[in-house]
Amino acid sequence: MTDRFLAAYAPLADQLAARGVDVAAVKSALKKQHIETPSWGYGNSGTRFKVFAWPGAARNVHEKLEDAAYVHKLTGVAPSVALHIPWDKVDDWAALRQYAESLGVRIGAINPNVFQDDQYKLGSVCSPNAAAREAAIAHMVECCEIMKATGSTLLSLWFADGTNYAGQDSIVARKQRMEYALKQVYAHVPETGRMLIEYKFFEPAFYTTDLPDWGTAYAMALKVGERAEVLVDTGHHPQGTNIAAIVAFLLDEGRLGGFHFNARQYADDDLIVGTTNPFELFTIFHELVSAGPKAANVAYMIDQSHNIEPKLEAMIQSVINCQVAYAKALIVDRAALAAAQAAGDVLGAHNVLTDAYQTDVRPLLAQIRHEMGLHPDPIAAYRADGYARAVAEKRGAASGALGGYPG
Ligand code: RM4
Ligand code: MN
Ligand code: MN
Repeated sequence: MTDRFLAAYAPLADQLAARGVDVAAVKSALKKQHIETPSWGYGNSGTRFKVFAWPGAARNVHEKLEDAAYVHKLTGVAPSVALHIPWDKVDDWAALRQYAESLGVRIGAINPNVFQDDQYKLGSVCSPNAAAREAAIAHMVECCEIMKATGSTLLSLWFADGTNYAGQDSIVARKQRMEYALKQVYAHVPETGRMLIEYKFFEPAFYTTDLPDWGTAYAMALKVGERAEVLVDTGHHPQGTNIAAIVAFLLDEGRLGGFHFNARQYADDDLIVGTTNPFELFTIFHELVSAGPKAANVAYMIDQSHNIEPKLEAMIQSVINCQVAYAKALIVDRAALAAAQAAGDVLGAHNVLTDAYQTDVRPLLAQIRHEMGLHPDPIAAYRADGYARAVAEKRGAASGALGGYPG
């Protein structure tokens, strides 16, 4: 396998060069790609029906960091880890930061949790209960302090807020409570940091959701301040939504903060990125590459919950699938695309995109890994070495969620 891809690199490079692609520039962009993995993807997690204990699943934040460091060691492009508070809470943040750095990774986005406490039954920042709203704000302010202590530059917010029945609460009052809370919290975000506002169209609320779509999140970001931006979770849209179009709009407005990548077939399925939606992922990366410097600060994060699949292999595969989509986007012939678009050549323009999409970029990725001193095939490397077996033996199949998900 591996040799086949490496051996196929030279002809592919020739072919790309003949198409006018600057192969050296593409390679250097691929080497600089950065995909953040989530701590919660390494612990046990599942559906609302069952969490299946996985042998070797990380039992605490230290083990989650060790697993993330392992994924980075094999892929070379996953150097940071998102934390979920309080799932990953420790007493000594400086020590945790140091531990991460000793493993070769750093702490990425800090994700407050304002959805797993009894007081949040009717919502958090939008709840009709003032005490719940205050507790949620205080927790997010605490997370801003954690950002400072860990060197994180991202406060990543998602709210389970909404209602289940018409008339249950005032939609307008809830909107105003959301705006108030975001402004309060924003004042505590470190100057070097950004606030990312994530939306989701339904679940756990089924009638209204207080931040249901990108437009609402964007409107809030505009009200809150310059360093408030929208986070696009690829699993959080109604069927048929064109996510690339959302990405293009937000990029052009300078308000695309980051992504939570995953794949879905029906709802917020949190499956391995690019499995059900490889073309969608490609079109998203195409917009990112096309945006040039406007995409410079976008944070690329994975948000997945693996219930039946091996967690580490799933994470490695996710990182690889992001690399494939990015590589394909990088080799789009943008001059030909612009010419076809200007000429109104509908299918000519479309074919420029599909030509890149249908190119097998695995040899290119094998080559850059080889040049980075990595195994050209991270999945083969993972399957050949003993890390997963060793942690399964050491950690066992601990029952209960331990990752933060209800057990
Ligand atoms: C949500 C959302 C958030 C994640 C939680 C656990 O659906 O995607 O990003 O923090 O799940
Ligand atoms: Mn998410
Ligand atoms: Mn989600």
